[in-house]
Amino acid sequence: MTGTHETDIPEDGADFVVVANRLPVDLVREKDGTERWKASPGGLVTALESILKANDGAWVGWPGIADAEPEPFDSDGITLRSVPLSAEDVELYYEGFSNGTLWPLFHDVVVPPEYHREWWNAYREINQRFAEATAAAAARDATVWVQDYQLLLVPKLLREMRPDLTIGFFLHIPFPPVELFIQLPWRSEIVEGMLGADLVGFHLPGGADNFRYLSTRLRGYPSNRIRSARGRASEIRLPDRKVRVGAFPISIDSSALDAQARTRETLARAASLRTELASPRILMLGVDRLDYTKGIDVRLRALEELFEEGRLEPSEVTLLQLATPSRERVEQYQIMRSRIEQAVGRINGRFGEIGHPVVTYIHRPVPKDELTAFYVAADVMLVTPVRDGMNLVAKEYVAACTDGEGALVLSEFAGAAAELRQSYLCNPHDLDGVKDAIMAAVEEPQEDRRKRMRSLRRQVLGNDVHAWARRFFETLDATSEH
Ligand code: ADQ
Repeated sequence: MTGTHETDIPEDGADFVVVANRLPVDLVREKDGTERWKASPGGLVTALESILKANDGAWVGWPGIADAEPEPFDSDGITLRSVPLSAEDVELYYEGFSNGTLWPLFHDVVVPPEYHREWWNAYREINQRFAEATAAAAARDATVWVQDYQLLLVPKLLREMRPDLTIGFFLHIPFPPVELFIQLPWRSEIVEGMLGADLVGFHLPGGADNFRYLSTRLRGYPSNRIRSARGRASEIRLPDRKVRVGAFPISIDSSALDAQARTRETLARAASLRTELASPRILMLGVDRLDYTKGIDVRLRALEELFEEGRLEPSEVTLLQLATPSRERVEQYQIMRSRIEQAVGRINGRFGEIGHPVVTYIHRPVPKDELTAFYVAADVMLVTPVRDGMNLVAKEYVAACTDGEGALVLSEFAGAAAELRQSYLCNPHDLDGVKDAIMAAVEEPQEDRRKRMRSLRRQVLGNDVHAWARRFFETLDATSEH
């Protein structure tokens, strides 16, 4: 299946290449069939923009719609190279193996992962396609950074074609314990795929440890911890080379968000939002992709019980829940969506008044500046995933609380909990615990709440996404020199 032969090195290749499932822009097809590009500036682009521009960079990824094959083009000094996917590829590789197998398996089997050989075959084939597109984009001795669970096989496939490259891999979701991972019928291929990189990065040391242990247990590769100026790291010894493994907790562009939250426009919008929501005494906020890992149901149940028990007064509280549509063709997402929408209807039916629903639910993405105003307006932010690699929403909220007011209720099962220790931490599986955390966020004396927020802000403003990317590259550099 794989091209084990080294491929030609392109004359005009880029010195730095990012490979991700999606390009940093979306291709949009109009009703009349014409196509245009729409910017979709995620955190990753922000973090890598300056490195990409300074290094004659390229980005390899899917343009976001099936059966489109746009030519490579330059966007702001970065060459964008599309990997085309057919509708069937999207169904089998993306919705199937990536989001029906790997996503639930890596999130502690919150819903049962499905194992289908047809999905796996497509995943392997499409990883090969991404690897080939990357090999054709990278200059001799270039650095390539492969992103996330959709591309776990790319590091090895790429190394076979282009042994001259330095390859980094970063996983944005949790890496599960070995007992779960070994359910995967293709577990050895996946581990070998990732080990094709020089450096494999995770959000947390726990994920790095799981991976290291698995490499020994499944493949028999010895490993050891190493001392590093950049913190805890490990090394896995393959027969012919070494692979560095470490934790690199991702962050956000904190100072940009802090600055945006302070503008007069944002402050005015935040104030008008509160008025539009009938000026509740306590405005709670949830912001998520509509995903079963995010625990939207957990916070709804907690609120419902708090109203039931009279610990919170429905006329004083509004929860604004923003839920971006996500993976809508995957069955488990459809099931979860209808459960959440039923719960919202039930809670409003029980506790809402005319002109004052207790839960306002918006099922569409919100523009970034509008989202910042929501963060600024909120008194309590509810982040209650049952499992989450990091959760950037928690960090975004903290960065937007420029006046030091605001309370973050945060699940211990979000990667962010390792850094945001001063939030109101809770176990999303313990409903009483979640309720107590919400009540503490509401009732704690203002001075204590402010003290917590000060500490959270120090953390988030002192560790931004630029520092994250820098740490990863410095380690990758040191690894390849080594
Ligand atoms: P996600 O699961 O997508 O990311 P998260 O880290 O919270 O989760 O990032 C979501 C992003 O989308 C945030 O920047 C947020 O502002 C934005 N967003 C969410 N809902 C929105 C809405 N309704 N309108 C507009 N914007 C919205 C994966 C992993 C995470 C990990 C990140 C980065 O699952 O654990 O933190 O990658 O590594």
